Amino acid sequence: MNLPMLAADTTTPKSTLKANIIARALELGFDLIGFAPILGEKEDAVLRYPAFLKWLAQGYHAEMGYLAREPSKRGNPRLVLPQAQTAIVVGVSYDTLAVPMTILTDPSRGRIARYAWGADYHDVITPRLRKLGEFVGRESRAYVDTGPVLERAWAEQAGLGFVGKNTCLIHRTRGSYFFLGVIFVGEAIYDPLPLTIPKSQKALCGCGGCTRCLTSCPTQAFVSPYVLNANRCISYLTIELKGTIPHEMRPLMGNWLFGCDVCQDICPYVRRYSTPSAEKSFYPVDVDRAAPKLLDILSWDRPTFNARFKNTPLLRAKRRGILRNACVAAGNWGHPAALPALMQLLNDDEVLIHEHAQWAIERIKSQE
Ligand code: B12
Repeated sequence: MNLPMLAADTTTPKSTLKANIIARALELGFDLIGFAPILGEKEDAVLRYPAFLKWLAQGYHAEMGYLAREPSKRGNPRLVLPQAQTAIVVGVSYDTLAVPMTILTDPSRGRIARYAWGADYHDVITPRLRKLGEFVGRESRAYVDTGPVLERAWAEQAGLGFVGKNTCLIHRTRGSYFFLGVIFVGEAIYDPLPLTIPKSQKALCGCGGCTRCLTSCPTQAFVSPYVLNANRCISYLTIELKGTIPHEMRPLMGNWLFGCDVCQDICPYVRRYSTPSAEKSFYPVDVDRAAPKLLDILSWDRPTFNARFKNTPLLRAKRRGILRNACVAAGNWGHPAALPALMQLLNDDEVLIHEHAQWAIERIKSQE
């Protein structure tokens, strides 16, 4: 059984309620749980809020305009739920360990990030999170990526782990292959904690002198430790960016088709503490689900694409996004075997796909 992450003092008056919530969370399939007080009346309830504002001001959120909308809500949950007193933060592992690296890095395949190998995590986690919220009793708000919440910052405050230099929430003995979810509740279910960041912020972080994630990023997306410029992140370029992928980024993207795992795969915490997830719906049905063959993808029409990726996060990028990415991966593969399928795509009804297919054709021909 997975043990909940809990730094709780079980002698406090809140301990029975807390213990019941933890037991229910385990029943619901959560691997980690923690509780953080919501104390500030202004935008200081989230300690990392100033870092978020700075990040926005630098434009590192790229075209994800929703992040800049009403930023104060991300700093103060009471603007969302006025009676909020506690943030309950949960984690669910997607560490599925299932597919050999030789397959994932085969340039004739398009590589999908691990978090998207199975079912869409929103569909899996949201109903469980709501059930946990109902269990706590009073009115609650539950979020998995779905609202104005700095989930990693709350996870850090709730003691689930530390924010690493790759900006991911890293649990000290389980790594970072976790989804996070946050429930704001009107109950005070925490032990009084000092609400300040230590003078040396590094004290919170377990990265020490390690910089592997920063130096391994194929697109050099980290401006500095803890700061990711989404404009350069392969995850952003393959999932969130709706239009044309900047030309200078394409050769750097290798065979990534959807998302990227490099800054986590390289992390010593992930390598050392990898533990298979108990959540079977996150496992890929076969290796082609984690790294489909590029020649297959390039020939998928809309119904085939929709059937293949039903109920998965890939639907978010739609066929046009996935084929755009597959063209870039095919260009990077550089093999003439991709030429017939790419030529065919020059007649596709999506202009976005033409342009990327053309780029790939030129890149392959220039290498011939
Ligand atoms: C927008 C977004 C993205 C963007 C931007 C990512 C980013 N780093 O900002 C893109 C599309 C690039 C992205 C990619 C990924 N994402 Co994403 N994403 C989000 C989302 C919706 C918002 C994140 C956000 O607010 N970013 C703004 C930045 C400033 O905030 P932050 O990432 O929390 O960064 C903190 C640190 O930088 C820290 N900090 C700043 N300065 C300092 C200094 C020190 C000393 C320290 C210790 C910390 C520190 O404070 C910041 C504020 O909290 C969240 C869900 C949510 N609502 O929170 C999911 C979320 C962060 N993503 C998630 C995942 C799984 C991914 C990917 C792994 C998917 C993939 N394989 O492709 C990658 C990872 C890339 C990476 N290294 O971040 C998970 C992360 C789980 C975890 N264990 O950390 C989340 C929480 C979704 C979820 N519900 O599970 N994502």
